[in-house]
Amino acid sequence: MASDASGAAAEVVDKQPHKLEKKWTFWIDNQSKPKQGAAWGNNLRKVYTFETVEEFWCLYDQVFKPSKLPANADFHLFKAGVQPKWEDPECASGGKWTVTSSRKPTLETMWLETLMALIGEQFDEADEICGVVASVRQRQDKLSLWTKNAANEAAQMSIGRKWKEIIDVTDKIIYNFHDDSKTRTSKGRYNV
Ligand code: MGP
Repeated sequence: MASDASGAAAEVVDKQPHKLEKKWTFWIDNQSKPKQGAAWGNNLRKVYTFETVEEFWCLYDQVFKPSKLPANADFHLFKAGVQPKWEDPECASGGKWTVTSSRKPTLETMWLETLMALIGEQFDEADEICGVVASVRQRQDKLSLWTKNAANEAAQMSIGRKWKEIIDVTDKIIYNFHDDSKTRTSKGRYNV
């Protein structure tokens, strides 16, 4: 009897959802049919905030695969409470590491590896990270990892190196400050 009871208890514990260290939000920005004159961000939508492994897999399987996106659309995974915009206070002094890919399956794999690394807290400087954006484009897809304090070179270099390991990239990747993107100064500030 006793062992039955403890077995049942163990089963109940097993069925508890696996909580993540923090909450995350998926966003979508579909500019595949842009309205003339519409401001940037007009189509940016917060989709769902989650905090368990089970919710993550359900959302990923059902919706958040870049192969499901038309050209000129973006998926974002950002920390809950942080908007994927330069204007958000967490992003305002930040920047992004960018990886490009001319092959759709590569974007798909790199996106999933990055999502798992973020929700699994694999970066030493996890506090420095705002989120990641997958951009499906006609010519070349893109993945960008947004971080908080662009001026903190040591933190950005450590994040860049770790990210390359995670997504298995050996080519150089470039870090841009959002402030430079605003003025369309496209020069990269760091590379790794
Ligand atoms: P982008 O998407 O960062 O450049 O910005 P990209 O990815 O090289 O261009 P794309 O055509 O492949 O998408 C493109 C433009 O969108 C910028 O020059 C801004 O006009 C606008 N924009 C992009 N972001 C991320 C923001 C933002 O966070 N805030 C505002 N206000 N505009 C933005």
